Amino acid sequence: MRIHLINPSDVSFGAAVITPRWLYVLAAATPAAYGDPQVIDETLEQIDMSTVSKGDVIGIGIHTLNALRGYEVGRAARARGAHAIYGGIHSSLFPDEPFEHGGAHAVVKGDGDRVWPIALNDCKNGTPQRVYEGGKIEGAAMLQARWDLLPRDKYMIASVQTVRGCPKHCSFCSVWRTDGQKPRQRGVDSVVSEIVELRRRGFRFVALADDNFYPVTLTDIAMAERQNNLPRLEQLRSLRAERFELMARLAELPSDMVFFTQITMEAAEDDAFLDAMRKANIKGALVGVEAVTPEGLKDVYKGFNEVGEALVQRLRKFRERGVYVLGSFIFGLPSDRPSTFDATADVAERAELAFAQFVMLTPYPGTIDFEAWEKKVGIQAKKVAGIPVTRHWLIPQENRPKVYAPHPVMTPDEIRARTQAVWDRFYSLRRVWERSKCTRSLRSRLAFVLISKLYRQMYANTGIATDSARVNRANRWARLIARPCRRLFIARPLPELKGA
Ligand code: B12
Ligand code: SF4
Repeated sequence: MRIHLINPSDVSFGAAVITPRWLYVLAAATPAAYGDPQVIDETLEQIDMSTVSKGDVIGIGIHTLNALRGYEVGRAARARGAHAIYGGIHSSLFPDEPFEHGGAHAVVKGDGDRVWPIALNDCKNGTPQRVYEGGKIEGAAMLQARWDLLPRDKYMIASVQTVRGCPKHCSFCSVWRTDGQKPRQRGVDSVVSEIVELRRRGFRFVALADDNFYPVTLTDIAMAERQNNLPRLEQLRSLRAERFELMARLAELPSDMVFFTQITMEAAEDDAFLDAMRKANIKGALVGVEAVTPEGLKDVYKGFNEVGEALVQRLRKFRERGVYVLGSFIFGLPSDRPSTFDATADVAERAELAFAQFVMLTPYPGTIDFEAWEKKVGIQAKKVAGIPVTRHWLIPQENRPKVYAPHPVMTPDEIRARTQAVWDRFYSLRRVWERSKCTRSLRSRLAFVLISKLYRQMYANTGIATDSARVNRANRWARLIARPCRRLFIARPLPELKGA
């Protein structure tokens, strides 16, 4: 019985930006008795089904956008006599779907680290259960990834998770519901030991693939103090202390390492935290700005963000402390007006963001926005190829409509065209070259330009483009520059580097 782990994708580039972490975590959860699993990331190359035999187990991890390809892989594997087991956020949200569409034998809901060996054992005995509840395991139980199974020379950036869960509750995000609002921080030794191993292998860029790297804010602590809530205070302080301990350990790693993560804007108020980030070489952070107006922030339940000049100052603060920001903005909020687009682009420029993404409000399953939209559309939902748009991910890619929340004053086409224009403006060669001044050498400036362009092009596939010629052009372009880009990211391996 051979184990295969598949990260499905319709498009393959031969090289990829970030390692899909779940593949290597599940590989670590695979008992040695089964031998090393075959790990396939279809963003690199498609699976060769002839390698799957009767009695094998194929583990398929899906999020909403790659679910349909995952179902195709599962059906093909089942037809060859293998057991198909699904996991990942999408099958956790819709556990019946893989049975209906993907030839599933079983679905794992939640974290796979603990239940994966149980599911494998049941398959070996020919008695797989329908659903395995993986739950939300504590940070200490999260496994280190099997980086020894990583294919050589394929990825630019490795991914290491340090915390799961987020205490906020943004309306467009499913993370706080699926991963929970209680931050589950991994042990510092475990995180550092993975990073050391990755640097030994020549990775110097590491994404800290966290929902929110700053799960305890100064406001949270002040509130617990005001309420004299001692147990809460102790818990918050201990979580905060662990963050600092982790950053102190990262600071001891080779100085050529570059980390980046996702963080809420409140971190800008926390000088000690920003200093620790800089020392730890956490040089970049995705900050969810979402909206530049108070009405927009209210729309997404993100009242803790700033607006106007205070927003620009907060974002600049990261930059002043040596943390480059990838600002993430949402267009199509009910309160957005045609003027919002230029106003947002202005903020992105004035705040001196290094990178930015402008996404159109899309109701993702598991979110408050999705529930409201599904309820509103109801049984009247338009159908494409017999499938209601409320299950748009099941519609074949070529006919799949882009699904956006209805807007009171703008059509989806208007929002899309205006969003596209903001991308084009922010990523014009002149502006990218200007921004690249934030790096020191000519080589780094070129790397900055290439990465900016790659980011822009790759985004055209999952993001806003509906025109297939544009998508194909973007895919070809991304494929062409992915390999040379990779060379700018990797470093000389350091096999002698001392461990954690
Ligand atoms: C890092 C990250 C990225 C990175 C790296 C992606 C990569 N190559 O790995 C980048 C920035 C590129 C990215 C991009 C996007 N992302 Co993203 N990303 C994440 C993030 C923060 C962490 C993912 C991660 O590595 N987790 C660590 C691993 C170990 O955890 P895990 O994947 O959950 O796997 C565990 C379990 O789910 C389970 N499991 C998973 N698969 C399987 C399979 C089997 C067989 C079994 C048994 C178990 C199992 O076991 C694992 C171990 O416990 C998640 C948030 C999250 N909490 O998952 C969002 C998340 C996955 N992304 C999300 C989205 C929407 C996107 C984008 C579409 C954003 C955009 N608008 O462009 C793109 C899509 C990219 C693409 N085409 O794949 C959503 C997905 C929502 C959904 N319903 O599908 C999430 C959940 C965030 C959110 N706000 O809701 N992302
Ligand atoms: S968008 Fe970010 S801050 Fe909001 S709930 Fe999701 S992970 Fe947390």
